[in-house]
Amino acid sequence: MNYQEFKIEDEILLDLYRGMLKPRLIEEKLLILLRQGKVSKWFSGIGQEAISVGVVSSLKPEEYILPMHRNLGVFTTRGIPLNRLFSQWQGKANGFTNGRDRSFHFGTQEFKIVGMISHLGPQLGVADGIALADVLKGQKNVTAVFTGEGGTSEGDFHEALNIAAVWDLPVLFCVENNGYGLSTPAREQFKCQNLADKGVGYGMESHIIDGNNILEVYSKVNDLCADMRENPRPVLLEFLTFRMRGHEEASGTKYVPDKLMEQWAVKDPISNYEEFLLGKQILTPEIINSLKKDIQHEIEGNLSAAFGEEEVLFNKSKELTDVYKHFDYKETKISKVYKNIRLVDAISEGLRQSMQIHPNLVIMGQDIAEYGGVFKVTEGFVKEFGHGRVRNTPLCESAVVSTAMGLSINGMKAVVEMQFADFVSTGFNPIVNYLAKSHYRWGQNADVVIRMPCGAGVGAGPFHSQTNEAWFTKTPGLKVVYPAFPIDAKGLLATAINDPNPVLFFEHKALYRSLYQEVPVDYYTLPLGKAAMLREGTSVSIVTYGAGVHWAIKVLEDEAIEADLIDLRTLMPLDLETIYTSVKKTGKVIILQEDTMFGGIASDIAALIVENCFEYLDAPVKRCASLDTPVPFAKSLEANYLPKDRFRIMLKNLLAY
Ligand SMILES: Cc1ncc(C[n+]2csc(CCOP(=O)(O)OP(=O)(O)O)c2C)c(N)n1
Repeated sequence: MNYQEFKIEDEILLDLYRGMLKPRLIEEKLLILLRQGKVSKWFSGIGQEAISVGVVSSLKPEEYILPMHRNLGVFTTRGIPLNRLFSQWQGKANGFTNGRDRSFHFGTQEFKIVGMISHLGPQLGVADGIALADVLKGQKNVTAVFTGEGGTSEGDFHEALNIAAVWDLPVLFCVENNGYGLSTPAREQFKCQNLADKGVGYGMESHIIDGNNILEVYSKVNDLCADMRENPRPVLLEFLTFRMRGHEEASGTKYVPDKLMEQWAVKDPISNYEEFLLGKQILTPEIINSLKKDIQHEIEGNLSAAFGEEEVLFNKSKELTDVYKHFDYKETKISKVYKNIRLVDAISEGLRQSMQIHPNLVIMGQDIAEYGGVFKVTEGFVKEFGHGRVRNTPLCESAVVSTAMGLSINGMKAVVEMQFADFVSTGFNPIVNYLAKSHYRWGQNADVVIRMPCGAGVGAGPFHSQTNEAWFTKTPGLKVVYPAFPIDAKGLLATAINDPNPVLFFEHKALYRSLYQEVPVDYYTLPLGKAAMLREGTSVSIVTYGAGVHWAIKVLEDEAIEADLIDLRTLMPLDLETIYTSVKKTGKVIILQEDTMFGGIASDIAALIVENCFEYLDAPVKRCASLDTPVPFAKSLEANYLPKDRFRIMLKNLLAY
């Protein structure tokens, strides 16, 4: 291995050696503990230490790094106290997740580390967001993110590299090509000769680096980082290395030819480097022994501290509370000056005023800049707030949502406009797995609002008409808002943006331009989790939201029925108190939703009513919803798909029950 060509001070040479030795010795100890059944699953990074240690050593402590499951060296080189790492692996409170997540699935703002989620790919886009925040704040930082060669096959890899390239973000994409992704050899993973070649496709600089040569890793990455801080741009690095142990310890390496193992064993990053340092007399056998002893001593002490720690105790209220970051809702005065505007105008106005109030708020979406978005909600925003904060994105929902998460990690707020709510499906993974779970897992909130132009009745067919709120009300960690009126939309959007938690904000397209209301001109907020009682009566309770509210009003007016009409306004949190109070008063309830029936929120509300108000009921709880089919295109099909007409009949039947 060639170490001679790199001119590096002796002190750093020694630091790099020490840096690699520590994760190696920890792993050697862990292998023993694993066999004794004292630690759970383990993904070994033995043989790959030079990459973690070399990359972290090239970064400033305030620069974020997003490691993977084999990057123990990232955590140790950043100086995380070992007892906390060990506690984390044992699911104890001194770890980083209160026992809620395992191994390296955590982040820490203190050490500027953002750990992976199991899905691998999303963190690549998160790195984009962190880097974007630095660029917008004028901070000359690099963000480094890791993936394996297997992970490069995920769409997130493509999307994240593409965004970083188009936006000139200083992200160091570090691919550890270690030959196998679980049991799949690299030749079955990608077809190009080198992964670094993919950089060309993104217009991105890329390099191949010998990942087992610590000096090559350190000096190349160090030079690149220095340059990227001054000339922000993404760089793709392919580190050639090898996975010397099984994917995880229990699975073994039977599928790896012995010859390959032998070839790579002689390239071990630590023993080769040790020999070089011995030759240079920077190391002596005595120094090596003493270094090892010190580290082993540190490991033993910290292990016994972690083993001595109590198991985490279950506390139901804490578990439930920690799903969300605490948010102190602040009432604002509502001005007396009103203007008659449409739903779409109210949303636009709410968004514009939030942009004025929060200088750290960034909006992202397809065609939202000069074009103003397909529904023109952001028309004129670029002129007022500039391209930095009003960003046209490439066509890639997943990495854009991940980017929003990254912005939040680095102290900003984000609003993402889905062009149509239907397209959220291609950004689904980071929403339900990253944004929703982060606060519960490691206390990191996702200060992100995702705007969802949704709904049918506009003849737009199966892919531009869905109302898919149930995909999200199901997932703990998300809030779901679904206004039916301009006043509510403006005030609730302002609150959703103030709220540090991830919020899905549904906007009904059919109401955008058909619905007018007198709306306060100035900025104001409305609380989440509070339904509106729009009509009052004693005969029946109607629980609904979105377009359903307007269908119900029409029927009540046509038929001169006096009923409690509850507009939920937010689905998560859900105002159960208002529902229960009304049902206890009327004894009859029908829940109306535009969504298809099975698995929709109406089903849960119905179940809750039965469980909590059974003694008060004078009739079966009724649900009225769209047919369980995709949303059809032709007028007559769509009209009968929707529950509008069925609702009238069902309501009358219920009243007659
Ligand atoms: C989306 C997703 N699909 C599948 C898996 C299961 N899985 C975990 S790691 C892994 C292989 C990853 O290979 P690579 O990215 O090369 O990293 P390495 O483990 O080799 O370091 C697979 C298939 C997963 N975690 N996430």
